[in-house]
Amino acid sequence: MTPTTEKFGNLRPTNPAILEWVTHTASLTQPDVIFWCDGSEAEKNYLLEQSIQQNILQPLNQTKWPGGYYHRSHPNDVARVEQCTYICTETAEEAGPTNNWADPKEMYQKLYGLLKGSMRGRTMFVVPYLMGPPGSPLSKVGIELTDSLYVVLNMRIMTRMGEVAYRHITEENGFNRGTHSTLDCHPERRFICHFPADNAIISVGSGYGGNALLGKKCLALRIGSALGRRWGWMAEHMLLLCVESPEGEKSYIAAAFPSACGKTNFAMLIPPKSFEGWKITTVGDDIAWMRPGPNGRLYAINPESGYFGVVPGTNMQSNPNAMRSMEKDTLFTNVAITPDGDVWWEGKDNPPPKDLLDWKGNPWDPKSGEKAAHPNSRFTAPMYNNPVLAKEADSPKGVPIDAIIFGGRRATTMPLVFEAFNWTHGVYIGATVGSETTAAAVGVMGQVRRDPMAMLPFCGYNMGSYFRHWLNMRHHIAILPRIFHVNWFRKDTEGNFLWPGFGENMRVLKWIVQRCKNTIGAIEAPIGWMPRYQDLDWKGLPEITPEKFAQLMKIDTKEWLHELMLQDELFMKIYTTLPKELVYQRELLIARL
Ligand code: OXD
Ligand code: MN
Repeated sequence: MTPTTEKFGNLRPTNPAILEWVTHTASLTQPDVIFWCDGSEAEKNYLLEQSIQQNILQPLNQTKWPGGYYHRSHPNDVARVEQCTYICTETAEEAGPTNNWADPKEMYQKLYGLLKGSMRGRTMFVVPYLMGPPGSPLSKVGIELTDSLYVVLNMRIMTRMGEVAYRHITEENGFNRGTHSTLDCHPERRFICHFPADNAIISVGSGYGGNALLGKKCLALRIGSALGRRWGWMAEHMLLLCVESPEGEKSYIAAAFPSACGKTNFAMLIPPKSFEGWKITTVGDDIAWMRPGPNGRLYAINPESGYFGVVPGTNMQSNPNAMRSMEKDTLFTNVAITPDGDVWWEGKDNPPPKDLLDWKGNPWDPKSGEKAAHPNSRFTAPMYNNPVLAKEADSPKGVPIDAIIFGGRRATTMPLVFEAFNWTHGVYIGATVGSETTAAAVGVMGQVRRDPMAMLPFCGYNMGSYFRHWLNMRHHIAILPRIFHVNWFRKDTEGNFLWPGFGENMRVLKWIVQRCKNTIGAIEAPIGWMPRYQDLDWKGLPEITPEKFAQLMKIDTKEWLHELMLQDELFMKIYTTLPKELVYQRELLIARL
């Protein structure tokens, strides 16, 4: 095990705790070389060259996709694996019944066994990264040790990587220790493990983004949520966007939706033509870290600096800003490619070109019924490519949140939009979110499961304590954000979507912003405040007639009583830690219905 002798890979930090940990990990995993990343452009080019030589990346047609590269993952390694994801706390109670729990000592032992010699013949990259804008009190440092070049190149886009991270390490905050080894990618040797007490993560056996880019789900959400609870802030699975009115008034919205429910689309929304002067800009598309600010408001930052978005269904109609974000310096994973280095996926603007190779590398037969691109194929793009990136995305102070939106993918029951009566009711609404499962995680698709605050796979501690933390936050925020619930996915009896979605969601967003400013009406319904037909701006959308709107907003008592029974499944599971306020909210709702 030697440090690299090449021109690159020599940024040695001086912090003894880092050096000791790296030496310890290297003596366990026994890499041939330690490569200390500096995050520079020159280093990136060197690593790209190496990736091409090692067949990890394939350059795309550089005229069509400047700086674009293609990666095909192991076919058994294409999504998050919740069954292999563990929270390792002293007691099982701390992790709670919605997480897989393992005893930290036993898990460390098992993982050290798997890591022993796992990097022999390989390079161990030391990746220092900062989550959040430089200089922000909310930002955190992580260091990832990985044997995957693909991971390094993705981390370079998704985080602020390099020297800047070492500069942000403080005595008080320390740094997160992340160890990642791809091993042989065998599902039986796949473990994504979190040790909140040690601010540490060990992930083995997978190269998939959600399992291997340790800054994202592992640090920013699972470890982050545990740290947030301890220190009085919140790590949430939320996009962040800014709505600017024609008068130049800005409102900031945080919105939680389960994976693959259109968060990236919503974060980059383009208002309909009739909304002249209204503008949406993106602060973040997946994760928000929020903490009460000195003026009594809740401030949020996006800890990431890139997008790791689902590709299928993305086109110039559904999300032109995502398409533009991919135009350069983007990594594509598991889409289909053409012999001349172009990429294609289901739902791209053009029909499938000839001679496609599918995501597994086989010639694709359009009549086969198989998908050419994997349904969870992804693009990794720098946020700076986004034409509507909010300038606040780099603001150390963050943005003051006016409204929080929860949503799920629901064919029935849930109306287009409603507003909580107050914070506690809003927490209840978030805690009971249900959504149909998608391809972002391995498992059966399309089944409704409870996904509280869209955090079911990401909450790093007991879900009941997490609800308690949410309820407690109201004591620390003088000006509370309003809380809303939306559903873009309601269907009619024939199975057609009732709502056009995409840019038209602006109509709902406008009502939400107006509610926050107390400038628009609503009626009190059993489930919350709801807009009347005349409360939404329908200019340019004549197809939503008052009758159709009534269908979209319908509260069917029978469906709701069934919904309440389904909610019970989660509430029973976490009953010992479930805050009583939420049980009362449920009773009140039943009484109102
Ligand atoms: C994601 C996810 O990749 O939620 O963002 O799975
Ligand atoms: Mn996500």
